Amino acid sequence: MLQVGVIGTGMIGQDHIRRMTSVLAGVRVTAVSDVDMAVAASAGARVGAPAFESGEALIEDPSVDAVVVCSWGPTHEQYVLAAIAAGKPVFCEKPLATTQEACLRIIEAEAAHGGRLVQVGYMRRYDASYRALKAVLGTGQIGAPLMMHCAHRNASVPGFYEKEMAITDTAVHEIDMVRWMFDDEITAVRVLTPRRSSLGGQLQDPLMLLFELSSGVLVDVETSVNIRYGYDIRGEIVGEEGTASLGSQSPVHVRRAGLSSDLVPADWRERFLQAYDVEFQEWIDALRATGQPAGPSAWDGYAAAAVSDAGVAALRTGERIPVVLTERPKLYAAEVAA
Ligand code: NAD
Ligand code: ISE
Repeated sequence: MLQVGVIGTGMIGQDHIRRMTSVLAGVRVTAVSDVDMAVAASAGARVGAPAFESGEALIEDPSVDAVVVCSWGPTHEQYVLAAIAAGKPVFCEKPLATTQEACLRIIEAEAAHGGRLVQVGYMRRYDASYRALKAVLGTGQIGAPLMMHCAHRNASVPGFYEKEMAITDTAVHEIDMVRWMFDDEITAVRVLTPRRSSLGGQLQDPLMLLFELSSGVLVDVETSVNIRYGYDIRGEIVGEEGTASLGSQSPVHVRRAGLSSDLVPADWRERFLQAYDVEFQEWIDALRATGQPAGPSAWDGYAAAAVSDAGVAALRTGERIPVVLTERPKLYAAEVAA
């Protein structure tokens, strides 16, 4: 049984505690921590896990074999570094850290440890629709890919959400997905700002991002974070001989009164419910079998941060911003993403 300590017991922390307690096999939540002690205490009480006063104390505790970090992005680096220092595997929700420099510090610490400990929560790689899309691409039936059109729509976002978060917090999922889907790196980013939605107050929403890949494939991503009607994730690849797109997520299709309708998920928890389950079960199984994670690595976290930083610069300047990655350390040499 893998004994897990969870740092950050807000929305996604509680959801991951629920799945590790009630859905998945081979795992038990043995400790929780949050800067808000009351939140941690109530999340821990629901599953019989003690609440620790600090993330560092949780990491050091012998009841914890592996750590899950679900606190706010700017706090990820400190906990991931502490877990590496303790020699414990750590699953970190995206982003790995909020700057590429911080991601490089994590890579340096993991390389000094001499083996993989870190996995980043890019769950789209575990989603049945994205996996099916990648499989179709792999068969060559639509020919060589030329372009991909993506949309990432949230019904609404919290008040603290700022315009750059459309890149660093939202489109960062497409950044990782695109690298994985095409086994390729993003080499430049542009960001356009369409007419502003009145539903987002002063927020510059939506955005239109354009990624260039080293193969020449172009990927456009619309982020709309106040779309109201639901959570809508789209992706269509245009190949030389055909197209392939993510299927409908609706469990039921209704036709009545001259109208045809599908259900639209409310948010990421509903849309990616199964992807998170598969992501965590594979993480647990890999740790129990080999002691090491096999999913998105600290290198993937760094590469996503480098593209995201370029996106923020493109948004600020209106320019096309190239993405320059550092040399890939040997530890990550065998990974699929080129
Ligand atoms: P949230 O605000 O609901 O929860 C975050 C929790 O972290 C809060 O309870 C807060 O008190 C706690 N916290 C803040 N600073 C802390 C610190 N220094 N130490 C310990 N706890 C601290 O936010 P959320 O929506 O649950 O997001 C948390 C993380 O998960 C973010 O990095 C976010 O990007 C990521 N996330 C990922 C997905 C996904 O689809 N993979 C979805 C949502 C959120
Ligand atoms: C949130 O943090 C997530 O990761 C969701 O998957 C994404 O859709 C949302 O835009 C982010 O704020």
